[in-house]
Amino acid sequence: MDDCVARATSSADGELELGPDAALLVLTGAGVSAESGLPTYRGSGGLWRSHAFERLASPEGFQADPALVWRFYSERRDAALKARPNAGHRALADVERRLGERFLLVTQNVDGLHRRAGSERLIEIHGRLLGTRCSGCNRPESPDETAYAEGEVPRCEQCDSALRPAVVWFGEALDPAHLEAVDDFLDRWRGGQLVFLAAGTSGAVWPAAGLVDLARSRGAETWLVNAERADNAGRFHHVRRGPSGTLLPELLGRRPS
Ligand code: BJW
Ligand code: ZN
Repeated sequence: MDDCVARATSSADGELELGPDAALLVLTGAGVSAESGLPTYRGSGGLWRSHAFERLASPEGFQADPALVWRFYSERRDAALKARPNAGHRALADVERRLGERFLLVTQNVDGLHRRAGSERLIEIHGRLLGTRCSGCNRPESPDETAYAEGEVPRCEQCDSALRPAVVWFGEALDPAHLEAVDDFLDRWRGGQLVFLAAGTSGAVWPAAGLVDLARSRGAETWLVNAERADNAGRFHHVRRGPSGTLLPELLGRRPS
């Protein structure tokens, strides 16, 4: 922990102070949507206590049984559509309105709740639950809220391959333009008060788990808000344990409603 950085940029009670030249890069994970009623992947109550989930959310699982994978994703689409953004999502949308181009939100979440809360400077690095793309050709992704009927597998109108959810599974590459945008943001604002804040993420999945080090390499002060200890917690200057729906509004200057 770099105490000089911590003293220079946080007030006596540990509140994050965003000065006039502050730029804020935020990384969110499933924990931010937990208070909206959506399960996380890992941690207590996480979806991945069951190995079936890992098999379903993979290219191999999709190849083996696309109808089963669509059933699983259709249920999650329903849950995401029923869920509502919480105070943590809203606090991030509010701070974006204050900071404008000095703000960037990178989310691993596929549930669409940040956009529904009003976030616009948003990069969804693991894709979207409410999108569909082709498993066989480069047909562009299309918005799709459909919860497909049991046994149904939508087909591509161009090549007749199975369509699949527009999410990023393990072993699949993230869009390189997304990582470049993060890099550009850090380069652009590195001279001023650069802050990196991660919230609701276990720090287990790469390359997202390495963003804290990328940000530190550009001089950022780093904050973590998480309910339980994250795998990469030791890489952060400041760690706050607790629910993001309470802690994000507190840290970013908005009270929960
Ligand atoms: C709260 C809370 C509350 C609860 N308030 N907090 C370098 C080293 C080692 C391995 C790799 C590496 N680089 C790449 C890899 C391989 C792999 C990887 O990371 N493996 C690790 C598991 C070891 N990465 C990839 O394959 C990525 N692709 C890639 O890098 O391509 C190039 C490449 C490939 C292969 C090798 C090398 C290079 C792709 C990753 C795709 C991740 N996809 C998923 C599924 C999306 C689809 C779906 O939803 O079905 O994305 S996996 C899943 O994990 C999902 C999430 O976005 C992601 C991260 O999870 P997240 O958000 O952190 O959630 P949780 O559940 O883990 O944690 C929630 C936390 O919240 C907990 O800590 C709670 O305590 C907390 N919490 N309530 C605050 N109220
Ligand atoms: Zn196709």
